Amino acid sequence: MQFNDALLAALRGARHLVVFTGAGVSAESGIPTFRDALAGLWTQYEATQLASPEGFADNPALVWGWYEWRRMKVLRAQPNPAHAAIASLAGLTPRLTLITQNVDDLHERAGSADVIHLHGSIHQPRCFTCSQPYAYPPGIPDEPEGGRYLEPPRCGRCGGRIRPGVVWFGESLPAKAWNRAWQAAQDCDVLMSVGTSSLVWPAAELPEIAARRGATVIQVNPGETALDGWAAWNLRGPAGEVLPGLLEAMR
Ligand code: BJW
Ligand code: ZN
Repeated sequence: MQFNDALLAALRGARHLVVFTGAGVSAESGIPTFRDALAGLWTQYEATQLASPEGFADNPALVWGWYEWRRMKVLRAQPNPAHAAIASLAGLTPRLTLITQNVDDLHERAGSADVIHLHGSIHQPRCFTCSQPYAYPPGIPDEPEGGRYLEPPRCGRCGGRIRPGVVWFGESLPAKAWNRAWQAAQDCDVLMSVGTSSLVWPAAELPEIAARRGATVIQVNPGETALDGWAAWNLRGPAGEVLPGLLEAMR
């Protein structure tokens, strides 16, 4: 794989590299991207019915079933070469901050430390009413292909419904994660955006913040996105191929 010399020089010379990932980085691990996950049983629903507090209140079994279907996929998945390349990049730069919109734990399982999760974790459910954390029973239950509706468990403290530990539309991002991400975007000299449609705010603003401060923005995505115009380089291809190639070329 061939890369532009100026692109490699920017990466090699980076003082602070931010890697900002979305669902596309986990696609080659077999986890549907956010918009691909509106499949099977769920084709008939809008994203906001499946990923909002109002949607959960209206139809808890629909929303819990969708997240359980996705959690089962995450539990069975393995990190792919893109996750591994990002973990290795940390050893090649003086400072790397990894910010993800993903609710899976594949970056951690690939060896990345201190991952900033802007949209929470699918593994940390809590009570919808009183926020008490909930522990899943151990094991990986079978999940029918295409999914199913499923009543959420009840809170042991107040009897409320358990909800996924993710950030839904209309909810605030966790303040500490957002502040750290915002500061890293302000401070970095190179930001690499990987596998995100750049449609969801405020996360989508991070590469723009970096670009406005003079950082070099690099994008890795097989398709066109809202970020194309901000990026100095658009590397069109699957992350699992482009990122190991970049790592190799940098060494
Ligand atoms: C590959 C690949 C391969 C494929 N290799 N790539 C300003 C303007 C307009 C709207 C708003 C605004 N500010 C706020 C809003 C409202 C809203 C919003 O952004 N709406 C937009 C849809 C317009 N934002 C919010 O509500 C946020 N909260 C907020 O702002 O609070 C303040 C507030 C309160 C009250 C009122 C208003 C404001 C919260 C947003 C939370 C988003 N949560 C979700 C779901 C929860 C987690 C989950 O279920 O997973 O997070 S939405 C969903 O989108 C999920 C994702 O993390 C997020 C981003 O998606 P991502 O990662 O980009 O995935 P896809 O599927 O979109 O794209 C995949 C990409 O991969 C594609 O480009 C492919 O080409 C690529 N790809 N294979 C590399 N192999
Ligand atoms: Zn409760």
